[in-house]
Amino acid sequence: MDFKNQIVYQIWPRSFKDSNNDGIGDIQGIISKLDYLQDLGITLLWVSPLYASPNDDYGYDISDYYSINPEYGTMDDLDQLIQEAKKRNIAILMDLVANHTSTKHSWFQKALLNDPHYRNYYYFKTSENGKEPNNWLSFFGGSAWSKEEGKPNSYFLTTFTPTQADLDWRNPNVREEIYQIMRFYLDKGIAGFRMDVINTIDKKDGLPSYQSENKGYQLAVPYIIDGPRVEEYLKEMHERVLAPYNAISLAEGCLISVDKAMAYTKPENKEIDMTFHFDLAMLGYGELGKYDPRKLYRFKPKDIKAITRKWQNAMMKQGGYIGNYISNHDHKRPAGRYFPLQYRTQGAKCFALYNFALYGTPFIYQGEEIGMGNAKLKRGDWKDYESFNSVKALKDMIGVPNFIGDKIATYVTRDNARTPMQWNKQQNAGFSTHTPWIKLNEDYETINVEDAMKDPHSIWHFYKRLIELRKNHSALVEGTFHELHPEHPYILCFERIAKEEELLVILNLSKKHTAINIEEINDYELLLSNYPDSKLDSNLHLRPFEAILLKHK
Ligand code: TEU
Ligand code: CA
Repeated sequence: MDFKNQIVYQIWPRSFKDSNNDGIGDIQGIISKLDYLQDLGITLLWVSPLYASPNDDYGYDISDYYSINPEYGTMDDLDQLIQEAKKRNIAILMDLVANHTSTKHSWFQKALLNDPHYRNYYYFKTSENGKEPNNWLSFFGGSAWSKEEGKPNSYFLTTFTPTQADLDWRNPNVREEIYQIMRFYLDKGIAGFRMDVINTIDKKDGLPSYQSENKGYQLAVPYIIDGPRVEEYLKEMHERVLAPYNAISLAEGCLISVDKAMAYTKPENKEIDMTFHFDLAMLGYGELGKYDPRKLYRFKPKDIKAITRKWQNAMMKQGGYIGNYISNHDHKRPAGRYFPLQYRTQGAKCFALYNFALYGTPFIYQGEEIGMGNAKLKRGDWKDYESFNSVKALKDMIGVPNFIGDKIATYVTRDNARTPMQWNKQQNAGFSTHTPWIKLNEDYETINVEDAMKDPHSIWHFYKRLIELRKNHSALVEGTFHELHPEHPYILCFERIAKEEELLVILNLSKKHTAINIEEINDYELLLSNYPDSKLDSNLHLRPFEAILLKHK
């Protein structure tokens, strides 16, 4: 299925829209907003996990792949969602979480009862010295190993929360189970899958410690990420499931390398269609991830330019393909991260144009289209395991006192992105009449969909216009990428060139007033700008976050 022309919207169901007023978003809530999404111009909806789950990682810990979390509805609701979306020419991308299952999953429960068939689905390991089997760090802090109860020296691998047990993909039965799950949903008529951390499914043989000369747990990137068998497994999946169903496939490329990303997505390799990368999302984080504050969360426009150049040029030269995004459910929102809040409107529009003008399929995360911000959540407001455990790990591993750990978490917690969608200025932002499961951002009286749709100059209308442009200018989809003025400290400037048209994109990624020389600017006409009065001049002066899209006459 065509994946380059899609306009994708990500829903994190718990916080999108509550239909039955229990304070929790649900499938009927999504259905009630399909007209809204169609009006915006969305063609593909990626829905974060809806499956049965104890919610230790809000759906990314699946206890039954074949049933729906009752908080979100029923299998009938899902069928209805697929059909109702189809009526509006919107296809559905489901989340496939195949690196791990919940420890509540029946496979794992049987493994605990020593059923040898299911024990081989996971990584169980006995330790000799009373310590964990190796020094791998969990992505959420602390050891990546969890103890098997009642068996003193037995551990199982959990690279995320201690109740997400990693599956052993070397076992062909595991792979067959996953393919069956995929067919089950594809048969219902979904378009394909966003595959959670799919590039981590091959762990280093023997599970050795990484850089064991260092003290403490280590982020074992070379032993967990992009292992040599990932391509083998993807090729098999392609042959067995993706190709026969003509499905769309997207890897969440966790800490993915650019070369592997290109290898997975080059059409001739017959693996997957596209991948996300983490480079932009990780900007300003220390080496160990978002709870490592050693870079003070600082970065420069030049860093964004370098990342953009690296990925765009790799695609031009090597022929792979990515999905572009500026926000998702795992990172604080762009307003207050890529641009300060006092430039919310111009900044949100600038980064929206960035996301839509690059080569690669654009993804919008719920609320991004109205510039939702971060709510400054206190410990008592946190819901995400990662926040609590990471503060604990900061203390245990590097002695960061709790009050500083709490400050870090308030700044970076994933809960920032998970506050309820702000639909209007009524009770609970129109999300629910019941108190929401997680605290609302108090700014909903000014930042909400209803008001944004009424204001022709809003961020929302800018997104709508961008979506139209993407649909009507194939150079945005197919055009080649050429960067101009790579050395400019603040402005990202690039051309997108296709046979029938040439576009020029000029983005001031800073709050500084700055200028750039575009000698042949009179050969261009203005398609879009985020200021009402952008003036085209060969010595082009740009205001904070000013962003301009031009078309060669
Ligand atoms: O995320 C993978 C991942 O690497 C993130 O956990 C990231 O390291 C973290 O958010 C940084 O704070 C995927 C899902 O998107 C995430 O929601 C899940 O928690 C995770 O996998 C485990 O399934
Ligand atoms: Ca509900």
